[in-house]
Amino acid sequence: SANPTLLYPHSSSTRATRDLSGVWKFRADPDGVGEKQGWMKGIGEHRAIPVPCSWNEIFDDLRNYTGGAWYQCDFEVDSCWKGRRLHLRFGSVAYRAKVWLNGELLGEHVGAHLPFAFDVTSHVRHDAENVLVLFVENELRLDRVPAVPDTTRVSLHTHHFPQTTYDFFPYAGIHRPVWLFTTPDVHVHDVTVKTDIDGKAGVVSVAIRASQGWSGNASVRLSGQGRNMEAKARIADGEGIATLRVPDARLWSTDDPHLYKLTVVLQDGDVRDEYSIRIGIREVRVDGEKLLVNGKPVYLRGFGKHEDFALNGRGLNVPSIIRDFELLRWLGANSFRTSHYPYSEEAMMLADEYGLLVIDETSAVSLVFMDGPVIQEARQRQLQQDIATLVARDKNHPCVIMWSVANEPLLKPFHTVDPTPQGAVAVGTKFFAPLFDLFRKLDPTRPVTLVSVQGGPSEWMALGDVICTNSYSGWYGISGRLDDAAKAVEQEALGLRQRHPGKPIIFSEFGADAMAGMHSQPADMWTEEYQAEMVAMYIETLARHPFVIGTHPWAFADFRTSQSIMRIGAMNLKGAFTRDRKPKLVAHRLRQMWKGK
Ligand code: BDP
Repeated sequence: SANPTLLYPHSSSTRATRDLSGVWKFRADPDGVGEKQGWMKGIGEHRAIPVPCSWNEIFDDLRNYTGGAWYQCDFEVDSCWKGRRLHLRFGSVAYRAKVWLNGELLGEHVGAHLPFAFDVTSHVRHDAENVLVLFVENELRLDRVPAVPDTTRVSLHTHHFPQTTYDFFPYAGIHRPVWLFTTPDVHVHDVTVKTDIDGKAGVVSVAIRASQGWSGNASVRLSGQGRNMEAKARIADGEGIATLRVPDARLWSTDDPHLYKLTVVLQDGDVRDEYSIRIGIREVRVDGEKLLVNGKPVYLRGFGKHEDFALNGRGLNVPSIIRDFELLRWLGANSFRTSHYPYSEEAMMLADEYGLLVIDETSAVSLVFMDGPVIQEARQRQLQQDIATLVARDKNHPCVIMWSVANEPLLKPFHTVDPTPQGAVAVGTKFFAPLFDLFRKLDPTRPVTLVSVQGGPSEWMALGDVICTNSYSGWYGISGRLDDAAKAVEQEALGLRQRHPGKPIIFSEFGADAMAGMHSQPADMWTEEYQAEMVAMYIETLARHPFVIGTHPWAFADFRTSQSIMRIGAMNLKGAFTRDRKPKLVAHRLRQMWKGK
């Protein structure tokens, strides 16, 4: 059908799942001949590739390759799956994917970090092997999100390769698991959970959508704290709502990230479908200059991160997610931002479990407003679609406390000699305002922000409920002089406060590159000492201002970038940890500040 369920494929008494991750067949197609030569029926000559993974980390000849490539996976289906509805779901593929099953086109998906699915009931063969084929390409184009620049005009800091406007490697491939799963014919299509607090009770409202406009009965069960609760709902034309009141609720918080199991059952006499997720009862609100979780002000200690690891590239790496969350705990951090794109669903589920507060960001990183209306409209369309999918995907996670529309949109790129185009501020405001509206319409329960950068237009930041800014005094500016940088940080905080009175402010990035093992006394740039002193300077300076409600040093760990004279070993070295997660001096310093150790 045209509108398959996007719910994460959890198995249940009525649903079976199969992870198709593993070794697939792979073939690059630099000349774009695959479709003409019929590779959708089978790609022929091939080499082995791990799925999920980025191809750039595996093959020397494809290190910087952003063109097209083909993937193939052959599978047979368990005979007991006959007669059930079958779905095929991709966690994410960067950037554009075209998918065929047994030579028939299932469809196409555009956008690198969000899931998409197909109902494959009528395509799957039960009596023979199935051939699943994907064409994937990651062309760096002006009209995509994130966009890349017109290379004749623009550079990030300096020339670099591959040329991007953003500061991370443009990895490509099937980056998250591929699932085959069954549901009954009539099934739970979507679940939207909202939680409120009323005195000591939690109020959980569950909006249910059933497939095919089905009508019947539903029940919602909630279990946890050794208790089981149940509420009924009437589903009419595919929709219904159940509300549960949980007396003496055990609220989800960073100190006690308690999760309840929520099960939705569709029934008319028999059980039609059963689907469970884990939810947290909590409330998030902006109140003046405070961000409140369960009515209590929170201060965000944490980082901007990346999905980035040796060999996997941007491919899902569950050990690194859990290791990172353990390290966040070791540091006494309570939060992170999914800079600069939506992270995996596996990461979001684990963040729920670890009690981490997440700023959930779209892939709109480093958009510039020099390009004409056709380009702007294409990006706008892509972002509208991405935001709808992101909210649908992440709305039930207690960890998500805020949406971020974009990171560091700019009037024109850094170091561009061209003048700022006339009216670019207004063009940007017109671009972002509808995206804020969309987030708020789809999810009225969470604040929305835009992550700006030192000197970024106030008009754009002002659209947010919370002011987030990235700031690099002592690094890109006032290089090497931390005393003067401290004065600039103080001025910046006061200036923000003046321009955005009555709103909470988060310093969402600040930091210095440090090559692990490089030391000096006194502290010089690029040493571990300089990085540690700078990060401490920011945190201590900003701690004096109660309207600053969070400081996120950039970044959690060193990560891969394009090659340039700015990035030693094609790495951004601003990590508190190295790429293989060894602590630098700054990590110990943060632990002292955040844990008092
Ligand atoms: C900020 C960007 C981030 C970069 C960082 C840096 O948001 O993606 O990696 O600067 O230059 O501007 O280290």
